[in-house]
Amino acid sequence: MNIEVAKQIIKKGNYDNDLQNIAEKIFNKERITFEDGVLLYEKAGLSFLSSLANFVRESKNYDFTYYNRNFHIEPTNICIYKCRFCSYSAKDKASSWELNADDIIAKVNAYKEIPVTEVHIVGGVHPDRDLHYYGEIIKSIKAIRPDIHVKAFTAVELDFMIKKAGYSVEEGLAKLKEYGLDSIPGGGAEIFNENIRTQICHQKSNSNVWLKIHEAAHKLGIPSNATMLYGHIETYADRVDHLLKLRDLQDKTGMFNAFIPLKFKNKNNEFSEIKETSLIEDLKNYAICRIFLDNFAHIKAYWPMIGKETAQLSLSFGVDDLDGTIDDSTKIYSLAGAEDQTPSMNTDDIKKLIIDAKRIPIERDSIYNVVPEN
Ligand code: V47
Ligand code: SF4
Repeated sequence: MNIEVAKQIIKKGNYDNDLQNIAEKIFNKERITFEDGVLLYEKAGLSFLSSLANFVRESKNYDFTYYNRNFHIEPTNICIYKCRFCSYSAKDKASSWELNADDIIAKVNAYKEIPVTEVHIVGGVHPDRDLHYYGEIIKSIKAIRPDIHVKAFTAVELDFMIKKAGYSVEEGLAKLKEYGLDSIPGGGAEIFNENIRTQICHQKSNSNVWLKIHEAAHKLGIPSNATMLYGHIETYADRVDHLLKLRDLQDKTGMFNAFIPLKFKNKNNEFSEIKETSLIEDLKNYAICRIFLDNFAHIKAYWPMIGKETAQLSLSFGVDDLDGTIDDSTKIYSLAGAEDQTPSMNTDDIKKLIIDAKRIPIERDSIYNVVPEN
């Protein structure tokens, strides 16, 4: 969007002085403060936020909307933790399962003739599996598909498997890199405020550990993503605090690829009584994240979670990435009540979805290089 057009829209809106001041900062490419962030959540309406977020989105990414070709592997639902928002981990022995190394390799082999560029591996924190166990699996995947990018294990899984092998964070990540780990997904971040964290996932790795693992990975040349689980018991101030910590770390390392807001889904978990956020709240949240995280190149909407239509709408609220053309290979969200219960989109579907929203689809690899059309 042309800056003059965006300014005109904001001017005509006759917004109050506080909001006008924030808009000025954004048009001047100045950073907004924690207080500005909270004010946006509390006061700003949808049209104001969409104009500003769209301005930032188009300044960084034009009309381009990225997607990649990936598939997911979830190694196990056995988990030592009991996060109260989680619908995925096994509640008892009878419902628990684990893929062994052969099962995982068979899944990768099933994609032999398919031009996927990434495998995304996340699951529960299994008490008996260490870094070497998963490292060998990564090594086998690379042996049969050296071209594939392995994005694997949340900081929470990494924290456990590295400690179990008796390594420091730096040693463990270096070892996993040797095995073939290419990048780290953004999960496990939830909300960094420790008071909230204690109430939603009290035993698991705390916010300092999450941030420390991502910082150490970045220093070793392993890029990563970041997420925020929103819409449960957190306040707006908690969300902005979370974004601020990520923005600070990105200032230091510059190695976060993308930020992914994750809307809390309330099926089959201990927080089922919490009402899910509305579409308006979700779009506002995408926009504020886009505006606040001025040093993140990409904001991703995870379409299997929010559904295809909301994903299309999000492209006018700061989002420039729709993640992958996954087939039905993830259970984490369908169990939590995701909009799309059998998520599946091929390249043509995802391109059409983007074109219908009047944006330009670009296939990317995991580190945002453009994949040439074949
Ligand atoms: O950390 C768990 C979230 C995350 C629920 O890096 C829930 O490209 C909503 O890491 N409602 C794991 N969310 C997923 C993850 C991810 C997803 C998409 C893209 C990327 C990426 C990473 O899933 C967990 C947690 O925050 N989660 N339960 C729930 N009921
Ligand atoms: Fe385990 Fe992850 Fe579920 Fe927490 S969110 S219980 S760490 S699988």
